[in-house]
Amino acid sequence: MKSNIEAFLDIVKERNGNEPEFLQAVEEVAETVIPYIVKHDIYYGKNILLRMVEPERLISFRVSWVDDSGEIQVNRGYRIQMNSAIGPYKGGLRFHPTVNASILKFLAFEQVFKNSLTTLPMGGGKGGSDFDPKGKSDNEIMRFCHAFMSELFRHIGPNTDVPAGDIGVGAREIGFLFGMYKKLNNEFTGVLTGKGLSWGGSLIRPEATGYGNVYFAQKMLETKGDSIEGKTVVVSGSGNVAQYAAEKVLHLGGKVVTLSDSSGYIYDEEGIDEDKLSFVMTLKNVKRGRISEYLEKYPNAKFVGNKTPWGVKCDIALPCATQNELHEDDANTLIKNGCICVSEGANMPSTKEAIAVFHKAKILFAPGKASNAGGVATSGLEMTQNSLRFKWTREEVDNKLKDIMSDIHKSCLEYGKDDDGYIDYVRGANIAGFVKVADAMLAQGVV
Ligand code: NDP
Ligand code: 2IT
Repeated sequence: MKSNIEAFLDIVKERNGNEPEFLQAVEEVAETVIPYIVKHDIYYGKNILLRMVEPERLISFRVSWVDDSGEIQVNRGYRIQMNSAIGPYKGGLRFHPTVNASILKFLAFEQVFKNSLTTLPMGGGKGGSDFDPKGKSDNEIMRFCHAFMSELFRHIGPNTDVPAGDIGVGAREIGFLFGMYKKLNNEFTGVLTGKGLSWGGSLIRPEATGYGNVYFAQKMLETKGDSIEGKTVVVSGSGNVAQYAAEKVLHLGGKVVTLSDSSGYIYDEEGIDEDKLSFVMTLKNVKRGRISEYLEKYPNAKFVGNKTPWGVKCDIALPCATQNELHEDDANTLIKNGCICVSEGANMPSTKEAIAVFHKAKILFAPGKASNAGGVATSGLEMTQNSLRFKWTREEVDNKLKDIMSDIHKSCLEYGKDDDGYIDYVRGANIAGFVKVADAMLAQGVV
């Protein structure tokens, strides 16, 4: 006879068979949450999880725009409004050529649990486009963002759905998107987060995902009486999340030895210090260059093309680039090299098989929906400041972020502690995230 989990996954597969990333995210949640549902009468028999895997609304639209050579380009835009039981839909926009419904549905599904964990009243959503920002001029980016918002604006609002950044969407894109929303709605509201400081943005939002990830790693290490200080840390990615994760590791006395992008990774045995990181920030955020250019300034470092950095010996690994960038063999290599802690800055960077390796070795492992929640949590704090028409200081926001990461860690302990004391942060995060949303859905009836 089929188990509850298999029977559930059969239904989800039948409906979403061609969406591997979405199925991967659902499977991970189902395996940990269904056993909990079965043991708790208030959730059992209500098809709660089946309701949660079906987006409340899935919007797909044409984005046509004119490039610098006068050619008309056509991209596909999306917004997945996954779940609004505990607040307005909230989640980033991703601009990357790989974007499709499967990737955005996995991200939107994860976002529902993540946002629930933040303790703030935010539902889950995600959106984006298969538009590739690489190599585009600022004017092309602006025209694309304006065209994208000329459709998206009718589906969002400060009390309905509040998008933000993700891969390929940073401060520049949020500015262009906000400008067009404001023009079309004739309204200055906090409809997007990640805004510039002079027009409604929050201090610490740019840093929040990376900082929050390291705060979470710190909490995990504390359970072992350990800390970041003196640790060698391997970071993947070199975008927003990777840069600020690296910065916080440096603040806490750790040594960062790698960064990467989709072309490969750099290994700097001497450590990427504050000056070197500042060079990387200018290289990636202003010049929009490639991480391999690090060697032009720091020739003692190595560049390894077309590889991820998981073969580099480290104590702590922070995957901060993209989904499925850390596989089973990488996980085995990390363990063999003595890695004691993996804290995900990206969304679903570790494959299911890699997570199984971490769990078997009983090392500290945090899934992105817990450890990278500091970004969206600080977006929530930006929404609060917008509603209050007020601005908190850097210290105020940073302290709230620290408290939220600590609360998320506590929730993981509440639901994730095994009999032998090992903390399964995957189970902890999934159940804690589920309970709050499920309770709200039950209270609101079948809608
Ligand atoms: P950025 O666009 O700033 O940076 C992305 C980085 O990841 C770049 O170095 C990029 O390299 C690399 N990358 C992207 N796609 C791939 C790929 N297919 N293969 C290898 N490398 C890749 O994005 P963020 O830093 O904002 O996002 C990174 C991760 O963190 C994503 O998983 C995102 O969903 C997640 N996240 C982001 C949050 C935020 O607030 N920004 C919040 C929570 C999670 P290249 O330049 O070569 O493309
Ligand atoms: O994956 C994520 O949590 C984000 N990209 C941030 C979302 C947000 O609304 O700040």
